[in-house]
Amino acid sequence: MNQKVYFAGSIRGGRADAELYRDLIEYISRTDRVLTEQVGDLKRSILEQGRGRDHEIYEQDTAWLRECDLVIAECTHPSLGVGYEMAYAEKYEKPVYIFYRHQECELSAMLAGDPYFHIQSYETRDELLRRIDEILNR
Ligand code: 6K6
Repeated sequence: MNQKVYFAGSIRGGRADAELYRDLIEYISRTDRVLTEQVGDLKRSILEQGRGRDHEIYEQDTAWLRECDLVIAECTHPSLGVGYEMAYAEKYEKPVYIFYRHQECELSAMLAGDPYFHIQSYETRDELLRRIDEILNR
């Protein structure tokens, strides 16, 4: 209840799962606070370009990573930014929960091989929601 959750999902890596991210953020927000709501924003352009804007995004997201209580990441769709965030969260000793659909992807060895991360594969959305309930102690 009322934990600060950093939700990570692909943006420039590809938006094929953006609706899933939106739904997960809405689900987590029923009891807890998601700092990174924009990851599930379907209307925002992924091409908000410019080094200045990118620097603002970097500063805000790394501040949220330092501030959060835990990280939940959906990693089926590969993303450089999400991979960076996982390593950053480990550096700051945040609990990191990584989910992916094993039938659709082979998770990077740099995540799958790091014993720090709590990694779970799932098949259905209901299964994923149940696991999130467990993490959030619902
Ligand atoms: C576009 C769509 C929604 O928001 C935007 C603006 N861009 C970003 N805003 C906030 N966080 C971002 C943005 N681009 C990347 N990130 C962070 O990196 C998020 O926290 C994601 O978890 C991760 C995605 O990285 P890429 O490499 O797939 O973009």
